[in-house]
Amino acid sequence: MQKIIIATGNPGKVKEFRDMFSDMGLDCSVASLADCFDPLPDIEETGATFHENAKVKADWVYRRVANVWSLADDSGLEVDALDGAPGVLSARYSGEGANAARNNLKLLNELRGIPDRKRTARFKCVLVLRMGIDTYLSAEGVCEGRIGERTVGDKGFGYDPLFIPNGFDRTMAQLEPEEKNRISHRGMALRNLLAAIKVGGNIY
Ligand code: ITT
Repeated sequence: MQKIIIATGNPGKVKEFRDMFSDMGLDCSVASLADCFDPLPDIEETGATFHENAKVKADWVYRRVANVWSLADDSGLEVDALDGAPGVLSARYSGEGANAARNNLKLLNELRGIPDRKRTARFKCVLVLRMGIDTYLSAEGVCEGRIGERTVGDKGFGYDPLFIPNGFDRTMAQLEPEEKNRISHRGMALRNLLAAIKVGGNIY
């Protein structure tokens, strides 16, 4: 059975990948960074793009664990009124000691006074799967929406309590996990990745 290590230290991402892998009925075993490394490594993200940072994380794991595929996710929120910020800096938006609550507060402050129609934003996710020395697959997903006026909901993680996906009048943090995975940037990216693997013909 193919072993896949998800090269993330973010428990919210790990849960979503585990749920999606199990819903898709894939014949593979999935472990996360926390299952393989103690203490959890802090992999320095030196890239300027989601793709470069995802590759850094996939490579880090691939070099250290034998006979596995490594799957990395680099993702973030792009807000139009902020010229695409926080973007690749989404996890670190509020600086030293950043966490979701502080990042959300900073985002609300930056958008103070901006009307609803100008609060458009999107989540982006880039996945890089390293399968061998020179074998990589990559896929992307996007979820369009807008930033609310206050945090609402307690599901999901990160900016979910502020992000209202297009077609919904609830935040991402109010959606059930299956609902989020169906419409999210991460769900779209994973479906695209699996389609690419299927074309290559080496997972099922
Ligand atoms: P790893 O690098 O260990 O995977 P991370 O959280 O640092 O964990 P990123 O560098 O890719 O991951 O930063 C992504 C940030 O973007 C994440 O911390 C959230 O703030 C935000 N984000 C990404 N996907 C999200 C989602 O589905 N819901 C809410 N916020 C999300």
